[in-house]
Amino acid sequence: MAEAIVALSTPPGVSGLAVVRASGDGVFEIVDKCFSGKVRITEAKTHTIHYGEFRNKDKLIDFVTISVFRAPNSYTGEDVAEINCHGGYFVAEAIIETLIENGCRLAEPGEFTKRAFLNGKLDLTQVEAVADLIHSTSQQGYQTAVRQLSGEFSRRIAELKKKLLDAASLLELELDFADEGFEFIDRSLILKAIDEAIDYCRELSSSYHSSEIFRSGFFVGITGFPNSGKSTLFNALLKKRRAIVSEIPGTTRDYLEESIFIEGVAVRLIDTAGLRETENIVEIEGIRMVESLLAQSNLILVINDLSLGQTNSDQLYNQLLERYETSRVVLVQNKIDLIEKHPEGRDYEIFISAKNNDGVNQIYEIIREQIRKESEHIKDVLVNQRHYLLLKRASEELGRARQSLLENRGNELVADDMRKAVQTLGEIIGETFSMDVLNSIFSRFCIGK
Ligand SMILES: Nc1nc2c(ncn2[C@@H]2O[C@H](COP(=O)(O)OP(=O)(O)OP(=O)(O)O)[C@@H](O)[C@H]2O)c(=O)[nH]1
Ligand SMILES: [Mg+2]
Repeated sequence: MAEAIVALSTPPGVSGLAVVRASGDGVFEIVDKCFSGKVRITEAKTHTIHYGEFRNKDKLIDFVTISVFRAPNSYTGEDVAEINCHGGYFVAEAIIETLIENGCRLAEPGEFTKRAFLNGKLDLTQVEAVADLIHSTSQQGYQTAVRQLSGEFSRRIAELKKKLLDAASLLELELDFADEGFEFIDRSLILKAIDEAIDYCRELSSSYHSSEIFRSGFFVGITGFPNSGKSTLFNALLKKRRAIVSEIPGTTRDYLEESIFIEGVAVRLIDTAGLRETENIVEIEGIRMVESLLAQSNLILVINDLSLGQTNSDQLYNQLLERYETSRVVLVQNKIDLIEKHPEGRDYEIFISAKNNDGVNQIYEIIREQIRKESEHIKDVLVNQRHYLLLKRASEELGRARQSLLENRGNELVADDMRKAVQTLGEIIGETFSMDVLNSIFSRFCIGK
């Protein structure tokens, strides 16, 4: 029994239309208690639209159209009524309240999609694609999510699983003839199936980092000693005055974040408080505060005040380079306008005058270049952390199977690890899942989806 649930599926507020969605057992009867049109919704054919009055007892609420989807041919796989009403703050609210008075309950975040999953309408990677689609901040992230929603990823995983299972069964079959000393399976075919799966898992898991960029944005952390011109550069990149700039060191206290779009990706610029130099550079005061900001940065710009010397921030640069291995770190020599003779450049530094907006384009170019590099890794999937961990596990299991096969350690051992990998791959598409995993996936959803 699926309880009838209802929620607003469009954003609340002023709009032309709003869509209220109701799903579950008895929704058509409930809707009929409030709706009068030419036909009763209970009698309406699936995939039809009906116009009429929506009322709460004798009070007219709105003129609406209702789309009817009968189980199992609906998003959730249950009976679904989608009520199109006028937008604004009151109409949809009143419709939802009326439906609740008549027997629906308010849906939890993601509950429609959860039911779609539990009813086998979508697999887990498709559910995740729905969340990514809703939240996508980039053109590429969106396009990949759509491909994932089409089931491309799941099909590929299913294909690999089948190959591995076939190979494992052959090995097991051979076991039955072990007594007679038969070895009739071509080992190279088994190896091929394992290697193909390993390659796929590795290739995909390596796109995790890039996927995050297309999912959450490309982070640029601006750091350096006080007064080096971080906020001036931040404003220059944003092309507006957002951060306060002054000659007083320590102007920026916490941090500021603003986004710009480059190559269809949300580039999230973060202006941080200046780091203070102490006796021991490792203990640079404040580095802990910006630590998490820099740790999530794809690009770290270390701003140096060139008028204080070209090597003034070298130690800081080297330290950050070592600490944030996965980020690209660039030394930005600022205030070139204060220098008479252009110094010789080293390959990891660029020269700019943030104040005069001179050379700032080089930074857009670096960002563009990084984004292009990252997008080469993206295939048909936006790999998330859950996929990443499972892909890693599967490739470890397959690695063990491969090893056992090469060392001739017996069919049982090889087949066992192959079957484990098959199960791990199955977890990716949600053939087996825990409630915890489901809950954490659906916590990303909003009510009404
Ligand atoms: N001549 C010159 N001055 C600059 C340049 N960039 C920044 N400044 C000046 O340097 C001073 C400090 O600039 P900010 O942008 O506030 O520096 P900050 O690094 O954000 O400083 P804190 O937030 O205090 O750490 C201001 O007086 C700016 O006008 C530049 O390219 N040339
Ligand atoms: Mg500042």
